[in-house]
Amino acid sequence: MKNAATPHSVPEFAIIGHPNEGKSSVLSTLAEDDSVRVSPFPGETVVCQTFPVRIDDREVIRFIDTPGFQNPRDTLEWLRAYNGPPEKMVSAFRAAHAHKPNFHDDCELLGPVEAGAGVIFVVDGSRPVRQVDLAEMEILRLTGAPRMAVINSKEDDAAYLSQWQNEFRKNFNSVRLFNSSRANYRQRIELLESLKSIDQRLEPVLRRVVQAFEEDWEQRNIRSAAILIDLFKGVLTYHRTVPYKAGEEEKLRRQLQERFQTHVAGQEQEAHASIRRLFKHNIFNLELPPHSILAEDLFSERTWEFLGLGKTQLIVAGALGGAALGVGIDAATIGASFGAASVIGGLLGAGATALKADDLLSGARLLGMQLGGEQLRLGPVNNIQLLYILLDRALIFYAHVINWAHGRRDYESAARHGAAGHDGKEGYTTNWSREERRVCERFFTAIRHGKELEIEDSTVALHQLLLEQFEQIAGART
Ligand SMILES: Nc1nc2c(ncn2[C@@H]2O[C@H](COP(=O)(O)OP(=O)(O)O)[C@@H](O)[C@H]2O)c(=O)[nH]1
Ligand SMILES: [Mg+2]
Repeated sequence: MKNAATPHSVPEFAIIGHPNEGKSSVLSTLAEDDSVRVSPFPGETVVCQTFPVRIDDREVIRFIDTPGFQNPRDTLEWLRAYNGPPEKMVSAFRAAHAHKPNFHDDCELLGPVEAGAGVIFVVDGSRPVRQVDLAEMEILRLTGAPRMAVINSKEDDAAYLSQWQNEFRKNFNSVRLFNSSRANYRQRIELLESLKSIDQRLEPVLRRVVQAFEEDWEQRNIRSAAILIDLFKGVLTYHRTVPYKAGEEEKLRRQLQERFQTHVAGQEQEAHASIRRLFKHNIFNLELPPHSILAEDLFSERTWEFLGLGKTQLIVAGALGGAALGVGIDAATIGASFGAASVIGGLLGAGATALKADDLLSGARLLGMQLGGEQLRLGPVNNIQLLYILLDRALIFYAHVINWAHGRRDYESAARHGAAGHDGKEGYTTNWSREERRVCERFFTAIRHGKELEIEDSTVALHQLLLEQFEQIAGART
């Protein structure tokens, strides 16, 4: 076969099956290509279409979308009656039926098989096996193409799975369950891994493909972490100064706050969009689940209530990190009296107010609003909670992006995402360990006051923390 004859060539796989079973959807997810046409109407694909997967502009593997079988019973009958040389069988069939309209799709889909492509046969495992499926499997067996069967279940129904698996074991070199709407990075790699077993000669080239996929994923995570760190640095160092006019303080303050909020929200959106593109969601805008906390405005009260650190954690951050909490109480006072019950009560009160973005923004607490001479200055941010909220929103967004399979198209009925923590918090950071929070505090302090070296060190640590978080999110299937 062509794939194996030249071990350094690009491996090629045709996705074959009955119409409307999920071929295009499987291809879309496997190739991470949301330009693949997935359609609820059977029979829309009438010509083969090749989808190359490129990593760093180099094509590493190629998938071919094919029309569904049109006339499998008669095709099978012809192949069975054929008594020429076996290696010529597929080309003889195609030549004999080239101009017959009722064999158009069958000729077309066997084109890649004739050219030596491997076959990935897709069925919808949520329905029973029919006679026509057996005919299609037998056709593929007769072609002798290296082939794998993929069970893609359109419904969550496992009643027919063992029936399918039994039939497949007779006809295919390998069988895999693969949910085109839910498969994530790990499951894509696993499918590629098992493609190796359909033909030993494919092994070396597929090993390189898998390695390229894994390295590419790592690069995406590294870039995502860098994008987020740029965002955080930009937000935490933001400051603006305007000339102060007596009697207009309130108006100026409001304008500055609005500009700050618009700026931060815009920067956050840009960062999220860049991450989305890194993970190749190019065409469809990922609809956020309707109840997602991410659908809330960054500075809404709900966001500040449900994301970020809990009150007590913030108080501790304030006590340990000096003015990090920015509650308007002298840091020295916090440090000296922390531990005295009555004072803690008072601080919790302050912490509670500090949780509401609106409250914070209307005062000097979040933004370090200062009046100096003729100038009104806003920023830099002096409450670490904003960093935690940006972190939570970034991680929830990341989880959504990496778990949204490219073949999935039911944007409306998307389920809710976001991990629910204790005390009503929905983000990730509330459950972080003391050490993890320490990384954030160090970064926060360094960005605001630190020397270059400390900024660099604390950035490296936060970068590492982000990579660990990404890995955990990818490992935890929702
Ligand atoms: N819920 C769900 N729908 C799917 C799945 N795979 C395919 N579909 C839907 O089934 C229809 C046919 O899918 P498509 O990939 O175009 O099938 P093809 O004709 O075999 O290429 C489309 O409406 C898909 O959205 C799946 O895993 N889950
Ligand atoms: Mg299709």
